[in-house]
Amino acid sequence: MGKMGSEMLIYVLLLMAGVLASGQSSQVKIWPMPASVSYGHTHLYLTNDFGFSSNYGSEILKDAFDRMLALIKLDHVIDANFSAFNSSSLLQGLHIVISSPNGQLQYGVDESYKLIVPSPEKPAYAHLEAKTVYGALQGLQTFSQLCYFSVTSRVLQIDMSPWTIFDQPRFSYRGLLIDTSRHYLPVPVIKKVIDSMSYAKLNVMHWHIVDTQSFPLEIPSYPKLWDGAYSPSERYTVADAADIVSYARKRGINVLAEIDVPGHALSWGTGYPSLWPSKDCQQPLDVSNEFTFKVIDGILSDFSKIFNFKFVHLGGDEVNTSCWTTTPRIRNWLKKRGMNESQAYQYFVLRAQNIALSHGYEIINWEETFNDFGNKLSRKTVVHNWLGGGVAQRVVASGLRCIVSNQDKWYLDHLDTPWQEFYANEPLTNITNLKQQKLVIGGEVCMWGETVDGSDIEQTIWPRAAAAAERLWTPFDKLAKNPRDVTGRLAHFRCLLNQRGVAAAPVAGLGRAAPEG
Ligand code: CP6
Repeated sequence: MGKMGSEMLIYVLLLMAGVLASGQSSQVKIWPMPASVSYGHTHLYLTNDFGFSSNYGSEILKDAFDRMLALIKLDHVIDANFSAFNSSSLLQGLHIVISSPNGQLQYGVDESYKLIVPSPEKPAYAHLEAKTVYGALQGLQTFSQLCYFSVTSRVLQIDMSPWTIFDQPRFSYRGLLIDTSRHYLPVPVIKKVIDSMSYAKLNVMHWHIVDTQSFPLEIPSYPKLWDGAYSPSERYTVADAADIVSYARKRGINVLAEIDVPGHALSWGTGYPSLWPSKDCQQPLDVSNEFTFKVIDGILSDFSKIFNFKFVHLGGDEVNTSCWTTTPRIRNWLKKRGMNESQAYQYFVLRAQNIALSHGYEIINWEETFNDFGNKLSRKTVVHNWLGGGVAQRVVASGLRCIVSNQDKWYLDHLDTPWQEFYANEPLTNITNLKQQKLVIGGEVCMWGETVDGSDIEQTIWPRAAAAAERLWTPFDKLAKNPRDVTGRLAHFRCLLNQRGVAAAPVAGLGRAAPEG
């Protein structure tokens, strides 16, 4: 073998070693794990004027870059003597190329990106390419996780360069539910939840705004609805809600608004008692009263001016119809129409769906609606699983779309569900047909509010929501078969959340200990 030949052989061996190294994730600290990662062994240092340039001027991109830099710096004083560094190991900035920049944030927006951090060269720029600004935001999150403040170099540092990362989400819908009816959550708390979601690449904040306990949101069409708030200060104005939507959009996160009808709506009657079947039987909403549907129409009309996500959530779960049959006025109405109470439940849900459609929304409903009359639901319905029993399989077999939130695995208010179970919950369980798999648009972890408020919501959500976030982002074949194998990397991400001011609980804390094996 000649000199060239042996050099080639060594090169090929090195390349194979690199491929093997990229396959095992023990050194890669990124969470959630990208679709494809390769790396080297060089240290780079960010210059003090590390900046970005782009082919596309965008306020969202500029703000995101500035936030990203602040997240890396974490208020450390950068007092390195830059002249002592080899200039070839200095990274001067990040160049961002957006190839189809006109996309708005919406369900299904392209979130793919390619991130290249070079080996030492001069001038040294990292490159981020994405189809949309929202892909670039995901790339910036990844870039932020490659950088850290090193106390030895006293400067922002990247290890294991060169990096080449191709990435895109496995599922388009990666949600977290928050509940502002059981406990009011101040606007800054909600914004902090949104910030933390962006670090884990979650992209839908499902806002369960109102329920039985309180009605905190201003509805201009029916201004007495928020009389059902806990107190005058525990309320959101329309401007607050619009501000939250805009704050989320700048971080690549859609806000899914929910009104849960007809079952979880008792608080609506504080301002409008005629929505109750009677003074002492107060839910579900009165199905026999035209005013009920007028109010729903008013709410969804007001929603359509604030919440521009293409879906609205209409609830529909846990409906106990006994007030309908025990209230004489409603019983007579049912009798006149020849309806039993389960037909009235169906009539209510379908009428609410039509109102939502008339305001341009597609619909998400909890799974009971599918279980009871799935073949009657609008074809624009996404069925939201929460009970056990594998409804997803039946939903997609019927041609409807599905979101997975099974309560035994993805309910954050179940404090005894450990992160390992959040990690292991596979949305495509028992769904093998490719067309049907595509109808599972994603999943959502649920932080119901009965037992948490602004004082402990962060440590109840994190780190367990991060385990689900990787399940929803990372390609199936890159996920750990045994959650144990990602413990160190998750612990690292959890520390990162702490450094960024998010009160994530210790990885070994919330939830019972992992079963060994
Ligand atoms: N509120 C509403 C809830 C729940 C649901 N809907 C819920 C039910 C059971 C558990 C946790 C939460 N608190 N509106 C069900 C979708 Cl265990």
